[in-house]
Amino acid sequence: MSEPADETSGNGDIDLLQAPDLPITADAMFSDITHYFLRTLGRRTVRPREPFLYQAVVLATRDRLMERWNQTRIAVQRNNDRRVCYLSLEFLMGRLLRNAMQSLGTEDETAEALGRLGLELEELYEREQDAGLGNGGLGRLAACFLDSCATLRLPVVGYGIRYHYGMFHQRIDNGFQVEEPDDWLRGGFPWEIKRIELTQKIKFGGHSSAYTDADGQIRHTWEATHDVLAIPYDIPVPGYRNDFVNTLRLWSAAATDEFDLEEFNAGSYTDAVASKNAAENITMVLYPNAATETGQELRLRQQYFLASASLQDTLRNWQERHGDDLDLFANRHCFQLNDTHPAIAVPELMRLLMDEHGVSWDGAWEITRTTMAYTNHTLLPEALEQWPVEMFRRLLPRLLDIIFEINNRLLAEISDRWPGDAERIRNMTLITEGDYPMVRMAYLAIVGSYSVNGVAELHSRLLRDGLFREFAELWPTKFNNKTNGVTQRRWLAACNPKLASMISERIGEGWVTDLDQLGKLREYVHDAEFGEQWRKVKLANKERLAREILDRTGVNIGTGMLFDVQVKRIHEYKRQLLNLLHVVYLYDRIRRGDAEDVLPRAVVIGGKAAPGYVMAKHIIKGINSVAATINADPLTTDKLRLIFFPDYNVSAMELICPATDLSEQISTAGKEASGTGNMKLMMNGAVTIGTLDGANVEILEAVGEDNFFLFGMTVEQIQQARDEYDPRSLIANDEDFSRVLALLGSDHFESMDPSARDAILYSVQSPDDPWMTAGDFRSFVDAQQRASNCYRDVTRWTEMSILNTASSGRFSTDRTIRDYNEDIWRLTPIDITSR
Ligand code: 26V
Repeated sequence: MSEPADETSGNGDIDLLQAPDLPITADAMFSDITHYFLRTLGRRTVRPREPFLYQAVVLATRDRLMERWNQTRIAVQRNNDRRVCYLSLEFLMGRLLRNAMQSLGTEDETAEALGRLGLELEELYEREQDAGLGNGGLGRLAACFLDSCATLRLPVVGYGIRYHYGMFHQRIDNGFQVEEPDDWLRGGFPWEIKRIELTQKIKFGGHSSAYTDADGQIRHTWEATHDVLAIPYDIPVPGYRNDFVNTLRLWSAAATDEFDLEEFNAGSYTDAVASKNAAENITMVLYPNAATETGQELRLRQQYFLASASLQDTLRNWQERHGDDLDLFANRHCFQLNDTHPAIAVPELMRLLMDEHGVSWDGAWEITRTTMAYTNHTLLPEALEQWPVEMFRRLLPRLLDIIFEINNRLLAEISDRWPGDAERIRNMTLITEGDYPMVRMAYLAIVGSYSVNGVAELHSRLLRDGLFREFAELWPTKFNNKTNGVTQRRWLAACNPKLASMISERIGEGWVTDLDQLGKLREYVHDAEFGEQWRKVKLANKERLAREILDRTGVNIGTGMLFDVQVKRIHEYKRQLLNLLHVVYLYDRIRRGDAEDVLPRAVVIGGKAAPGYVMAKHIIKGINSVAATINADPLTTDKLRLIFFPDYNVSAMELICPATDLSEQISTAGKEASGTGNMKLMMNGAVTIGTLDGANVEILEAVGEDNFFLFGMTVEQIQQARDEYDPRSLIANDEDFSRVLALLGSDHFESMDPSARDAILYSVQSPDDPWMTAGDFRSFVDAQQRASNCYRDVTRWTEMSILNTASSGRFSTDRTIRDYNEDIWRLTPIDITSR
């Protein structure tokens, strides 16, 4: 008996899923690749850098994923147990081809097939553009999660938005950041399958009204809306060598027919068609994290569009399998909210259940608050989302009704528990008071969820005891921690093949799916031959990065230098400025002839500034201006280089992390929720210089104080010092520091922009500097000196480097996902027995 081909085919359908597996041999790959190149893509001649051969290889690879993808879908349907929907406005996937072939195990065969055409597989990988549908850590975490879920055979669907333009490309022009659109779909995206048959309709605008139904129940409708279609595109997410393939489903907006013909009925067909733009704008562009979360209407539309489409899709799928009976729906679903961005799913699920499925308020609330789970990713108050009530009323009137009702019941519960405590009510209300009331999305997410987690131990503690303290008093068991991770398949096995194979030679390949096994490397810490090999691999990776840097910037860095790397979004709290102050300090010492114990260093800083974040752009200009002078100064050439690495993204990190010696994780304590770059760099043998912030705390604990350069104030010290913080006296009492600021204030750095200089000097010297950069300067410089001294002792440094890799086992997303699954999701791994 044959199983239905997928969730949408019913009785009487003809199931074509009977073909035997496609062979994975060099001959078969060669024949499929040439077939697609000649007959599907219509090309004849293989030219350097043309994109079509890459596409042909994707199609041949995708065919082999497709069989496994279908089988997985069948197995998940048959299993009929719980599944998780991971709702995220960002999935920063990067390139997909290497990952797909690594998962399938087709790299050798494909390389051989391409060899017959005189082509290198590595060169072909480079032709793929990054799928840059995210800003930074939060989006990349979602991508690493998908990889681990598939590898652990957990039924998790990623739901996101198919932005037409992803993260902008960064060009550096005269030291300034210039943004260029990322038209990543231009050449076609061969990984996606459009599933037009699963299109959903999303409502906006209009008004809500109440009526009494035939049973005398009060019901609500939402009418006179402007509807937009949500069309899903599926991308396969393969697990590592386990024949399991999950789905990333990205929604794209399109106009409805009614939209064209009724709304713009001025009699002009062409105007009507042109008006389609308004609908399609919803998924046009990814929002960069702006300096402040201003109420951008289009952003709220994106959030609702994602939440509504994904929930409707889930309910549709349930109905196809179970009809109208929703009794078991809650038992079988969890919606994990990646930050507050999709938190509007809370009132939207209420609306769908009550208005579309006839469930009572109590029934709908029970389902909602037992299926939603919320992950917080930041403590920064300016990053906490609030939406104007007025905007909600205009855009989503029915949802605002529901939010008000949720709030009424919340406030009643608080009053019951703490009678007369008006301040508590004011602190906890979902709707802020005043002339311009706002909806607090984090509070809405907390109230509507059964789990609230932070992303590192310190961060989760600060949520419980600080930002969300009163909610933790009300519902103490909701709050928990899930320390972030990264997938070692991309962040070690794929990006650092030389290190990966030397590790596997010693301890076997088990670490690829069980990262704790890296602990076995401890045995080789004092093995001279192993150490020698370890250094050779690092050197080769540094050469590769140095070539890329020369290519991108025209600056040549010596591979004998210590590679000191800070790559992440440009933000004041991450303190790229502190890094810059240290570079100027080294430069000053070399110039004044006090350079004996200054170690040759190449300082590499990379990252994008949100286009509207003026201070972050000043920091980029400041770095580039200092770099221009230093790199041109013959006095310092052999000792110091400063590089701003342009257009930092996922693929850039794949080159950077294997080549890094020293990893800069220097945020103001209490500000970086976790960090994940810290983990990628550690895994590749970089030693961290860092504050006690985010996951640094756990990295330090794992690797030990002797193998980590710790500096700076703790969270408690920051809180205490805040009131008497006096940077001017810190500077005046520190001669080196005074010289650094004097040099920055002079016109020595010729290309420095006056407003960038003023902003930088002001920020460091201001008693109100929230990041307290000056407060950590001396401690940072001292830690850097310890790092330099240590690097000179080649054997000692190698030991530290090996120990960092060996201690990184805990920072695999496989561990993170197991933690989510044990405490929050409770999924059973799927058995693919039919294969
Ligand atoms: C947004 C904004 C917007 C307004 C002001 C400044 C600002 C700063 C940060 C953000 C992003 C918030 C969400 C986010 O991306 N958090 C990152 O999540 C990572 C994954 O959990 C974590 O490793 C990073 O520490 C955290 O910053």
